[in-house]
Amino acid sequence: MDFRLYFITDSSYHDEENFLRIIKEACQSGVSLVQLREKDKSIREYIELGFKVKEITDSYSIPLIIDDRVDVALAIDADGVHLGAQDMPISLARKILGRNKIIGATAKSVEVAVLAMNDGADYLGVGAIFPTTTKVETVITKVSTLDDIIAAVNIPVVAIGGLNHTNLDILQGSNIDGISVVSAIMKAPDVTVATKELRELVDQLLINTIVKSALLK
Ligand code: TZP
Ligand code: MG
Repeated sequence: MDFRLYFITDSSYHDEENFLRIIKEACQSGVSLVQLREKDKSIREYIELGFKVKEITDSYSIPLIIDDRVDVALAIDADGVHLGAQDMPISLARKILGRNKIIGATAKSVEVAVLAMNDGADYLGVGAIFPTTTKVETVITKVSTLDDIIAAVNIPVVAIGGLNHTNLDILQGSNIDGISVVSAIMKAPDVTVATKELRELVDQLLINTIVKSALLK
């Protein structure tokens, strides 16, 4: 599983054709993982859109994660689900989904992170690192908290929230597995250019961190 550039979608300000085109361009240009995140759709609409998105992600062999809904993930045979505090408990989702599906969880503290890992989460999303313009109930998570979480768990951790090509330096030295973005790709004037740039920056960030920690040893 490659968490380097985890793209989370938001269909709320695009018509469907444009929305699907953005996902396709992002898949072509360097995202390593896609999450379909729908907050206002009926389950039927979520499933219908999920099938269309999965056709795209499958064609680029990029895994697809469904936000919030275990039933939608199962219905479209997505690769996994991302669960927050209001969603199905991780341990129950694990029972339903079995070992072969990915379960991601949101964590903003070490306590929640360790609980999520012990309940069976495969990765954690931590943030918001910066204020976000995406519709979400969240609080700012300090980079020191992100680092404490990374030290406390042995599952991949991705940083999220307000991240874009101008501000990734804040993550220099943090042992993240990747970054997760919505707006930096969804609202980009040129999705291909923005995705390629983000991918280069995150690759460089991760290499720098590996080199630095190797030198310290
Ligand atoms: N969880 C924490 S911040 C966030 C989520 C889903 C939204 C991130 O969106 P953006 O546009 O990349 O700030
Ligand atoms: Mg959720």
